[in-house]
Amino acid sequence: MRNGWIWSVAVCALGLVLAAGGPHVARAQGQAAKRPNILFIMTDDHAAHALSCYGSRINQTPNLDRIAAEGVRFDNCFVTNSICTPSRAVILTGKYSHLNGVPVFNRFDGSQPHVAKHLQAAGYHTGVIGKWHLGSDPTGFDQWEILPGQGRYVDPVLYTATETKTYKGYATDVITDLAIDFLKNRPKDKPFFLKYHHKAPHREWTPHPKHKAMFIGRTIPEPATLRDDYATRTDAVRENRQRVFDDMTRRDLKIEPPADLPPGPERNKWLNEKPTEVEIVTPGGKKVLRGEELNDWKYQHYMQDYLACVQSVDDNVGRVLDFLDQNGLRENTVVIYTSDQGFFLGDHGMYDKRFMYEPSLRMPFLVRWPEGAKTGLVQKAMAINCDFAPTFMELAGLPVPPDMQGRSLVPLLRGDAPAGWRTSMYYRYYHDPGHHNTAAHFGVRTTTHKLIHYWKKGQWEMYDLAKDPDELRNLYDDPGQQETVARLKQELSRLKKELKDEDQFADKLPADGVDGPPPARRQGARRERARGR
Ligand SMILES: [Ca+2]
Repeated sequence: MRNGWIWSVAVCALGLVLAAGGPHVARAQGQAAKRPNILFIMTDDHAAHALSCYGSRINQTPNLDRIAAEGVRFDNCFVTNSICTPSRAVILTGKYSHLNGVPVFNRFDGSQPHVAKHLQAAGYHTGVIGKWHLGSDPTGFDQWEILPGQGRYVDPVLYTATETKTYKGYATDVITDLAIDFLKNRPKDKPFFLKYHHKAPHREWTPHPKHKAMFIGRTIPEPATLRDDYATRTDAVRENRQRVFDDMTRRDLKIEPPADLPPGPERNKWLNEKPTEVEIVTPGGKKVLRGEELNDWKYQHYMQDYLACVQSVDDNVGRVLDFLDQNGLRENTVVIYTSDQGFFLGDHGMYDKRFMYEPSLRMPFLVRWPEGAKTGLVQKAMAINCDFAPTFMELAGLPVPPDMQGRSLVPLLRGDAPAGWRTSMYYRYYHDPGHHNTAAHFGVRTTTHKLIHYWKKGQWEMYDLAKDPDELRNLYDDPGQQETVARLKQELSRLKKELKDEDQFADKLPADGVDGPPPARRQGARRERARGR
């Protein structure tokens, strides 16, 4: 309470300094000019192990690697709820799902405080372009142009507060063009904060034809756990419906419907089915694939399309970096690259995310800031997506509001080792059964271990990440591990309490509400319909 009051006074004081005339203004503006620009680049579902700077075995991302080589690569950045809309709400507010009110695909209440509002009030020119997926109209942004819900890959529609625009072209290119326009047309007397958000490489992984051509016929190495038999694990993982071999639909696999199936419900039903045999054309003629041969084919098709989508992101991030470098914006712009969560690239036999396992929990997080960050630093300290908003606050020279639950990463960018930095993080996923029949769970990850509790099932998993980085041996019932289990349970309780998780959404979830146009345009569309337009 007291901290909150002090913080409010500090922000008000800053506002007064900026609003008042006289020499104070000149000094405030002089300081403002030095504040760094922040370009926050976020993709959707881009796993760290599909970036070459993170040691990818399956692709090359030279432009994303530039950010790492010229800045800092975080090797232990984790998402606190591995799903799209919740992660976006955490990033904006600096608070866990149970406090920002977005545990699932429900609409974000934009009247609450968040980092874009704070930066805007402090004189930043703020914008969000691309995928938003929070359901409500963006607040705290001087300029916004967003996809409805997931949006589409080809000829995307984007919404502003007053207009609906359809763009010819591929979404990743279009969103980048709009981001570059934002940079070109911004007021030059203010620092900017731009959230430049791609739809790619989200399902259904539709690549640009030129990138598709790069990957057709390429054999992608399989992950070691593609054929995981789930021995020792709980029912939760056995019951999941996000398996490459069993759950990919004809739509995911880009299988052409029969010519005599016209567009409509029947065709959609056909596309949404999970095929157990597929006819392909080979140089030797037609061939029907089944069983293991079909499984291999599904993995290759999934990864070829996914990686081709990533390649377009890499090209386009390169265009933006070039723009910054060529327009005098290199030195004092903090460029961040991340994804809203990790993703399974056939790991444990899965696609998608949701589970607290490493491929889905880990976020790529790269930061280039020539004026303030080290070059080529690999940062091993544990970061979480709650830290992003506090980081933006410190970059903007603002105090971190006490109700934000993360911690600024700015000292870590400089290579400092702040006292008392976290050595464990708390995670909670709510959808149950939700999409893909993933069970709700919460857990703790330390630097060496992970404990997961599927609270609706009453089941637990515990992993020794040092000895078993692929999380294949659940040690929860191992008699020799009971001291470790007890210690992890204690840490889990401590974190849950510290973060004020009082099971707010454990039993009852808010209704979905993030698909379709933003509310401002929904009302506009209704008015237009009423007028007979
Ligand atoms: Ca996502």
